[in-house]
Parts: sequence; structure tokens; C-alpha cells
Amino acid sequence: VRIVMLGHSNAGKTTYMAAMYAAGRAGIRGFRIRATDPAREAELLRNAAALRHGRFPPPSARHSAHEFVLSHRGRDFFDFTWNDYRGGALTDSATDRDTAQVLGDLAAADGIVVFVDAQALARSDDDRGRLRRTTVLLQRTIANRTRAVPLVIAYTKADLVSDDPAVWQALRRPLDPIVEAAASTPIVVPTVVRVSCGARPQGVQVPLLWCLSHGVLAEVTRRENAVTACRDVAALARAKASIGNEISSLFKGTESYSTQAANAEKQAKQQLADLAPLLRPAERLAATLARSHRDGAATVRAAAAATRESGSARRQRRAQEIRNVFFSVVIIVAVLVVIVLFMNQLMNL
Ligand SMILES: Nc1nc2c(ncn2[C@@H]2O[C@H](COP(=O)(O)OP(=O)(O)O)[C@@H](O)[C@H]2O)c(=O)[nH]1
Ligand SMILES: [Mg+2]
Repeated sequence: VRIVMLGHSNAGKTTYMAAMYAAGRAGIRGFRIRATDPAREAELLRNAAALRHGRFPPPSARHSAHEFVLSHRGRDFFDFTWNDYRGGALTDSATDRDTAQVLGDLAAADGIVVFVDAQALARSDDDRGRLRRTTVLLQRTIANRTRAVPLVIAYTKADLVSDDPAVWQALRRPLDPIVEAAASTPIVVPTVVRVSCGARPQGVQVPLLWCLSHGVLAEVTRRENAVTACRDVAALARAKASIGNEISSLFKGTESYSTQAANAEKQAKQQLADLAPLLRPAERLAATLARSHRDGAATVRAAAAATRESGSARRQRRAQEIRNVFFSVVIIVAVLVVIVLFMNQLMNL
């Protein structure tokens, strides 16, 4: 899955990547992330070490995609990339091409994290104006998307802003309409979080967990749908199967319906096997999110529902298999009885 990070230059994106990597690599309740490119990993670790001593990473204008693997209890189970977006498309001088590209990326993203510099916003009204384009881009994304996507609005440098609720209420005002618009659709799943990345990090794991938790859940749903689709194909083919079809396909050299059904069954089984290792991590990840973030509870319910559904589908399937075996045994016994009776008759003659 691909997570897109959006924010003006100096909003704290590069810093966040380093802080997030430090937290994710150290491990969050059995979950760990690892960068797959050694050069990127070295850079992230260097920046993370500096952050621990209160030094911030040097500014870099590079647009970069980081590739990561997520593991649970030492087992890799999910790949994701995290794209650092150049701030250009968010400024008023953005070209139509910049805008088209960022809209395309937002339409395709599996997770969106918007970085808002809380300190700059608190200091000047100009910054409210600077958020205008971000608002427009997000509005269009909410209107155009057809596939669900998690959205995090992360207020960075929270350590430099007063804790006063009135201050935060004012800070949130420019993007509140976006959060409300997103919350009113099932397509964009929004949350808001305050992040600080210095020597005393706060909220750092939330954007990561929010995106990954929804990403893993979406993957569970996708694989479940694939299993269901295969089973539907199998059921349809099984309904059409007959001795006549068996014989005619033998002559025509085509695949008979019963073979098609068996193949589709096999595929469904394979897909079910692929799905199984995701279920527990999906549930644990959602629970981990809920521990660190108030909005996480809904995700936990969704993960539990997905696991339950998949479990009950498996039980139904098992029951069907047992019934099939039972009927096969009954038929075999019946055939044996007939043979024995027939032999008996022969002997008697
Ligand atoms: N106090 C504080 N300063 C931060 C924090 N995050 C970023 N900064 C400051 O913001 C500057 C720009 O951050 P950077 O990550 O390079 O922004 P980017 O342009 O969005 O990648 C840093 O050099 C820091 O001075 C934070 O959590 N706390
Ligand atoms: Mg940067």
C-alpha cells in the first residue's frame, strides 16, 4: 500500500519520518517497521539519533519514497511505501500540472497524512491562507474517491504551541470543514492528531498506526472478497456439472464443469490460506491504535468484525465439508452393500 504525506516545506515531514522510524523500529507492542533500502535506513537512523539529542534533520528538498516492511512478533506480513511529497503543489504558484499530479496521487493513495505546522499557524494569520489550497485538494479528493482511504491531519511542532484548548480550537478551524466532510462519507476515514518529534516525542505513532491499521483491514477485506468470488465460481460450475458434461468434455478435450469447480475450490483454499496470517495482526494492530488514540476504537470494532466474519465463513465451510464427506461415505457404503448383495445372488445361483 502507498501512503502519501502532504505538507508545505518546513511543516516537519522529514523530521516526522525520522521520529516515526525510531518508534516503529524500536517496536510498538509487537509491531515493527523496517526500511528495505539500507541507504534510506542509514539516513533515517542518523536523523532519529540526532532527534533524540534535540537536533533536527537538515532540510532536504528531495522528493522521496521510503519502502517499509511491517512485522508482527518477528514475522513480516505487510509492505508499504511512504511518499514524501514536495510542497510545490500546495502553494499558490502551483502549476496545473503540479495540481493534476497531486490529485492523481491522492486519488490512488491508500493513506493520506496532511502535515500542518501548528507553530506557524499559531503565529500568523497568513498561514490560514496557506492552507486554502490544501483544503481545495482534500475537498476534491473526498468528492472523487470511490475506494476508502484513511486521512490523518497531523499538527506538527505541538511542543512549541500552548496546550490551551482555545488555542487548539482556533488552530483546527481552517481544516475542520474537511474533517467534517470526510467523516460524513464512508470513503474517507479522518482523524486529527498533535505530533511532536523532539527529544520528548508525542503522538508520533498515530499517523503510522492509523494508516497501517486501515491498510491491513482493507487488505483483509480484499482477500476475503477474492475467496468469496472463487467460491461463487466453484458453486456455479458445480451446479452445471453432470455426467453428460463430463463425457462430452472428455471428447472435446475441454475442461469439464466439475474440473472447473475443483480448480476454483483449490484457488479459494489457497486464498484463504493467504488471508489467515493477516487476521490476528489486523486485530492486534487496531487494538494498538486504540491504546494510543481515542478515535481508534471504531477501527478495533471493524477489525474484530472482519475476523469474526472470516471465522464464521470458515466454520460454515468446515460444516459443508463434513456434510460432503458424510454423503460420500453413505454412497460408498450403499454401493458396497449392492455389490455384496449381488455377489451373494451370484453365489446362490
Ligand atoms: N520543536 C519542534 N520543531 C520541529 C518539529 N518538527 C520539525 N521541527 C522544526 O521544523 C523544521 C523543518 O522540519 P522538516 O522536517 O525539515 O520539514 P519538511 O520540509 O516538511 O520536511 C525542523 O528543522 C525543525 O526546526 C517538532 O516536532 N518540534
Ligand atoms: Mg523535508
